Amino acid sequence: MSEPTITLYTRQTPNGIKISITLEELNLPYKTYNIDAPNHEQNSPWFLEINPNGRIPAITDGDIRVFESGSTMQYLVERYDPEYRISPYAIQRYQDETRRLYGVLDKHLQSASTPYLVGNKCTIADIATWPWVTLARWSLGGEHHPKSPLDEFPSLKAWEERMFGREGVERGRQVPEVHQREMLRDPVRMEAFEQKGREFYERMAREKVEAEKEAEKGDE
Ligand SMILES: N[C@@H](CCC(=O)N[C@@H](CS)C(=O)NCC(=O)O)C(=O)O
Repeated sequence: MSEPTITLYTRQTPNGIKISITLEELNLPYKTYNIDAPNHEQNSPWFLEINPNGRIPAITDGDIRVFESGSTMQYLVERYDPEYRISPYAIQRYQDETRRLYGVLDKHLQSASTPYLVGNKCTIADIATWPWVTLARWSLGGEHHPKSPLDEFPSLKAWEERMFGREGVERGRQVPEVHQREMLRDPVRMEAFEQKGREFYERMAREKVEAEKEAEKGDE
C-alpha cells in the first residue's frame, strides 16, 4: 500500500467529522485545512477545483480529488482498509446482490407458474440453483430468525421445499458429508460456522497485507 498524502478540507460539522473520524480509525496521516465558510471560501476558485459543488468535506490524496462525505468514506476504505476493519462494504454488497437474484428467481417462478425453473420437470437448471438458494440463511446474513429468510420470496421458498422433497436431492445433498441445510436452522451451530468463516477471511486478509508489504520491500 502506498503512503497516503491526504489533505482534508473541512469544518466542524457532522459531515466534516465523518471523514476525520474515518481517517483516525484507519490510522492514516493527513493534513487539515479549515475552510473559512463564513467568508465563503468553499466557493473560491481554488476550492471549486477540488469540489465543484462548493461544499465540505472534500479530500485530496496526491492527484486524486474526492468529495461527498459518503463517497469519500467509501474511497478511503476501498483504498486503505484491505482488512475490512471498518468496512462493511464487501459483505453488504454480496448480500444485496444475493437478495436481488433471489428476487429475480421468485418473480420468474411466479410469472411462469411452473413448479420448476424451466417447465414442469426438475432440470439441471434447478439442480445448479438449489444448493445456493437452500443456503439463504447464510448468504443473506442477518439474524438467525426462526422464520425462513425466504419468506419474502414465496414462490422461491415453495420451489426450494419442492426440490428438498425429492429423493435424488436428499441423497445427493449429503455427499461427501452431512449437508448444511439443517445446520443453518440451528443458531448455535450457525454461530460456530460463521466464526470459522470469519477467522478464515481474516487470515486471508492478513496474508494479503503481508504479501503486499513483502512486495513493497522488494521494490525498494
Ligand atoms: N451531501 C454532502 C453535504 C455537504 C454539505 O452540505 N456540507 C456543508 C457543511 S456540513 C457545507 O459545506 N456548507 C457550506 C455551504 O452551504 O456553502 C456531503 O455529504 O458531503
